Amino acid sequence: MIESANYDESKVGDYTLPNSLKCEDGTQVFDVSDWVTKRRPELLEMFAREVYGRASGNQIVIESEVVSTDEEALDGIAVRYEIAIFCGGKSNGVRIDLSLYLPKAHSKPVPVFLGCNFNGNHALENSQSIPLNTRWMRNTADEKSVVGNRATEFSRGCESTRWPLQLIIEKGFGVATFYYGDVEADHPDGWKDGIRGVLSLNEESTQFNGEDWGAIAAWSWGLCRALDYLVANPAVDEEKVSVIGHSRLGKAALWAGALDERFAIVISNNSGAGGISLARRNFGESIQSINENFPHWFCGNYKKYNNSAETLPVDMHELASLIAPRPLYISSAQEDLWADPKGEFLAGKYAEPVYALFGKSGLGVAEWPPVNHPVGECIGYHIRTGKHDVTTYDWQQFLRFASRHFRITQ
Ligand code: GTR
Repeated sequence: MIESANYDESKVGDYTLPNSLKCEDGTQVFDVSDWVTKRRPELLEMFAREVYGRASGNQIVIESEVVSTDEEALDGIAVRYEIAIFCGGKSNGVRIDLSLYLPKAHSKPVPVFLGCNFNGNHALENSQSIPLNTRWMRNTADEKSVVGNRATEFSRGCESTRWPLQLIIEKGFGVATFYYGDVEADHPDGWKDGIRGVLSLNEESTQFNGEDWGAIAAWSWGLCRALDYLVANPAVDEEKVSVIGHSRLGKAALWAGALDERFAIVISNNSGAGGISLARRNFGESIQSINENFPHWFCGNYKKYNNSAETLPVDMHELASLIAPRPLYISSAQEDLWADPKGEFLAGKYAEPVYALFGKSGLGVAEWPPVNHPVGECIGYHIRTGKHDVTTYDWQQFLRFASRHFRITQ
């Protein structure tokens, strides 16, 4: 039985986090070299083995093709490209449909935010020129946008408030996005038609081993394939691609950013449990409840910790540390208690010693800041008023943070 979630700070209790700077053999990490050559690989391995699962090592052919170009997107301020990324062949593989928006007026390669969306590329703006995504989708609460697990015409633009495209373009950034279900549908059998099916398994009856990848790792894998495309596109500044994700897609963005150091900045929005919030804090969503509600998200081994977060060999401050020395932004929402906003902040806080190895300062504050007071140097953080969502306020902070780190003057 899943115990009901605790929302009382006084009942969080004591916990001891694993020491990020102590290797498994007991040796201490003193400098960047110890971190890079020993501790970082060790932590990556533990996160793969015990939390997200290891992506299949099978190699497949990845091909991409620009399907269409709209030179007058967003009332003429952007060019939008629809790109098909074929993973494992055009007929038997997985096809990721990437939408790429670039500012129309740009004299040099553009910094880009890459993130998965929840409802298809057509959900970002109300434009008939974007094909309606026809893949399996979670039904929406409005009972109109997604019906019978398929998107309807009504869903055009339904995710637009989460992607303030005009604002992002006007600040000189591009946006690249794809529907996460292109990689794998978000349900326990989704792998059968997704990349995990294509890459790791031959028969439907094949079981996953404890350390085989779950759906979150599959979505992260998709983000890395989209990044492959972006870094090869001369219009994109390959050194300035930031990965962003909200909620379950924030978990995927973090794991992609941890694995793939080509991501220049990692942004976790309300990623919560199994994302950036500390697993050992007894607050909001627990390991047990996430594993029972979403058995396909994490690897089999993660279920060992359903009732014993304290035995997990890692915690999420170490996921944050895996991003170092690259800038990391963590955003929380005041009403999003399920995601444990304070636990999200603390993961950033306890990642500071690793940033310090690189001579980088982290959050720049000792205490959890009040709402709507963004803080941070190399680790940015805010908690805003409101609920679990991505808002224009969030994006304003991401844009400021990325502009500062990329030295873009607004
Ligand atoms: C919730 C889940 C969270 C978060 C969220 C979302 O139901 O418990 O961990 O991922 O879904 O993705 O919106």
